[in-house]
Amino acid sequence: MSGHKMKRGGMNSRQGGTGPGSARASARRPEPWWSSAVFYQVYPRSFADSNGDGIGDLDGLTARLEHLEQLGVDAIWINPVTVSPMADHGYDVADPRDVDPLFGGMAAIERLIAAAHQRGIKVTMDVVPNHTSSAHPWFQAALAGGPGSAARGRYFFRDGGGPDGALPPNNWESVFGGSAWTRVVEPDGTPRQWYLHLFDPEQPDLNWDHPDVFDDFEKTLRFWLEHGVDGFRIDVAHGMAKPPGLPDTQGVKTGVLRHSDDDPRFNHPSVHAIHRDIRTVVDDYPWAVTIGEVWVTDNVRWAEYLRPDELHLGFNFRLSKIDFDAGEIHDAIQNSLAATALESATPTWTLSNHDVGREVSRYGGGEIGLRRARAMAMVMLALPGAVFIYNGEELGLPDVQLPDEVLQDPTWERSGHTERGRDKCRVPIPWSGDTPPFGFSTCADTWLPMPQEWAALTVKKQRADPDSTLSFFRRALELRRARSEFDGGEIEWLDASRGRLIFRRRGGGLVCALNAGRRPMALPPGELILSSAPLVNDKLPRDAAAWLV
Ligand code: TEU
Ligand code: CA
Repeated sequence: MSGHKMKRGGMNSRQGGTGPGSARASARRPEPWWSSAVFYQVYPRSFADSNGDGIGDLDGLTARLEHLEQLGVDAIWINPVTVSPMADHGYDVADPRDVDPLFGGMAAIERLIAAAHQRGIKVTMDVVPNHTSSAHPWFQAALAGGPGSAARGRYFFRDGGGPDGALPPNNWESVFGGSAWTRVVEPDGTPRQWYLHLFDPEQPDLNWDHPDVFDDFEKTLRFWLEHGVDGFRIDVAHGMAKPPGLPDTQGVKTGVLRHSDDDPRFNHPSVHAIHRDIRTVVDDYPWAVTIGEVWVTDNVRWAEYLRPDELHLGFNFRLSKIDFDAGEIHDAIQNSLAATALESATPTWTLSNHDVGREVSRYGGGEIGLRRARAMAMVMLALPGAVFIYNGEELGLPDVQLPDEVLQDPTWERSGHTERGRDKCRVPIPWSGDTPPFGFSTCADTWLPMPQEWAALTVKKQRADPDSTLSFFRRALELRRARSEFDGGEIEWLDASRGRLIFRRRGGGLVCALNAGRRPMALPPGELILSSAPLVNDKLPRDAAAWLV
């Protein structure tokens, strides 16, 4: 336990690598705390409810920090808790420098930051620079100001096409479905200009060419850093800059919750100047980390966000987009490492989050899905860099098939009921007991219903069971933290037959074997320190992984 505490704190110099590479690296400068951190993503609505309204909140999280300390995470990332009408559950921000009463207000986040730091857990917050809520005072002023007003300059208001301006200014689609433009009806009842929203109509896009926008964002960053947060997850970090003239998308494959690299709505090159400006602010707080949500697939274009004067870390969604297939996993890992190497940046890994479905279900669900999820967790935790675990992943939670009438994700309505959206992976966490709400809340009417089958998956049950997914995660994180075999920034692939993968950490020497094939796999040489499923006749069964030293 003392080793655990020791590794946290200001700087974390991971020495003890035996390879010449790692020895050189640590002689040059100590590594920042986040370079090998395990981040735990808290979806605050779904973590723990303190006041019985059926919606998770910050005091609920503070009261449950022991779970995270025992799990052994280094930091939490909390999805937005700032003031919001909650059209997109907090990603529609009306006041970026105050906490919504639903989550407990400012006092609750101050309590959370203090309590987390006391346990050695860092706190990173979500910030949403691409858009505001339509309830934000700026947008309200823009509506009130009317066409041509200065207040409209902070957003994208445009006249429509066609004889009476009844057509949207361009053909862009909203990521949540339908047009990315909504027409404003003036106080006298006449429909006039349109405004741009890449997401929900209640999330108007900001015009980052307007100087107020960065100035205000700087205030927000400094506000939270002065309140003691350890960094930011930057929402839609590839989205803030729009191409001049807002040209139509042509021949680009889009769709609900989808965008591609050739999509003009995102990843315009001038976004990098914005990141450089953000970095100059954050550099005043040298411990702080920025993690960008960058949905860009091309290695070169993705890595541009990680240049030394831009983001510290970029989300790497490759592992969340592939099947449980040895070839795909190999290529995703290789590509991820190649991409970060372009800028000598730190790799990151993530299997799921509040937007993409849970891996247990992606890998086929049921027993087999869970086995594969545990195996992939070992692959992810064996890789160099920072790791993001999504709340409930440590319990092996699957997606939930929710009835139509409870769906809340705006995609459900906006897609004309063709895309069910992301609620399936946002169902509250089961803590204890045999019936919903499983200790999540005192109110049975939780914001999304919890399935009765989760009685078997509560934190309390899993804590008492040495073979549970929770016990497995705790053991894996403990080994990753304590053992020098996890040192070094490079991996090498060892020979493995079809359907299998074996890689070795060059610095520390950890070997990770994955059996994604049909038949049991002979283990490579070494001492077994963990396997995701019991060995059978000394062999690694299918859908399992092993760590050896
Ligand atoms: O997501 C941005 C985004 O582009 C996603 O909608 C993505 O396209 C999709 O999920 C891929 O599966 C961020 C937040 O993570 C999301 O929750 C918000 O709804 C969105 O921004 C708007 O703020
Ligand atoms: Ca609550």
